[in-house]
Amino acid sequence: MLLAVLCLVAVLSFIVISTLEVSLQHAGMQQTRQGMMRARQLAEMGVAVAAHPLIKPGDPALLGKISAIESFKATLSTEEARLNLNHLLTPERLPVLERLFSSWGLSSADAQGIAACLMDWTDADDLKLRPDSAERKEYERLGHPDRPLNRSLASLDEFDLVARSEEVRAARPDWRSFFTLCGNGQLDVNEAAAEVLVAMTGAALTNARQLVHKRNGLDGVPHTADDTPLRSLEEAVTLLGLSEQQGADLMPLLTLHGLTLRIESTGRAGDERCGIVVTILRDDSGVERIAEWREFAVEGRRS
Ligand SMILES: [Ca+2]
Ligand SMILES: [Ca+2]
Repeated sequence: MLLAVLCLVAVLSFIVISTLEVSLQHAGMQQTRQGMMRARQLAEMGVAVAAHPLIKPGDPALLGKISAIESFKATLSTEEARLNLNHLLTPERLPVLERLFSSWGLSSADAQGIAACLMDWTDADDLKLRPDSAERKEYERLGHPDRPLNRSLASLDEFDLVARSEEVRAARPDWRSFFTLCGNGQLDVNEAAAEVLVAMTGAALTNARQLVHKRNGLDGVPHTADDTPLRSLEEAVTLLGLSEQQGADLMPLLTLHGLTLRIESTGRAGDERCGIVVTILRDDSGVERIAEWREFAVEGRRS
């Protein structure tokens, strides 16, 4: 009898402890979910502030501290600070892509081969641009008979499906931050990074860095009160050390003010982080529409 009672007590204790553990786990998950939802809300707050027409890049309102554990941080730039990948996929502009890949440490042959793979992915025919690029037959051999799509990229995610794209991802894990699919293909000389300016124009990296340095003002930080933005494309061409002819050829591909607004906002609630990127298109009459709204993973987020 005593043994039976002891067994019963042991079983009941096991059930109580197990239930407690499950409850604690459930409470933990609930807390994480709530934290994540709050982080998303805070990121959305940052987007709302950044999208206000009176807010300019570097405005203090873009940093919001709600409490010791809740905050958001938003940045404003333009999509034209990036290279429009679809616009580069023409025989005349392919060297821009090849220069960029080479600057990431890929050999000249690999840079040309991978750029050709992207060309073949989008051009209508099934003829390989180079022996080391890929069209239908090569994709079939790789087990993908439905590739290439033979049309312009519809999203940057599609890049992962292109042959040899893994070589780019290995050379530059943050490759995505160099590209956009928005805008008319012009590059914003007041927002683009030095490496992007080099790829687009063929200028020396030292000159491109000097341009960025000049743009950022004495404090070396973009979007602060001491910035001295470029006032003309001629000034940009001179700073980049390009010849008059090179400048004349490049002018149509450059702009002083990109029109496609890019907002990146990160919300933080305790250990949870949420990032949102929003692209806002403006037409000639000033009417705005959201072209993209995407959440992205933020480093440091608890998994
Ligand atoms: Ca093709
Ligand atoms: Ca500055």
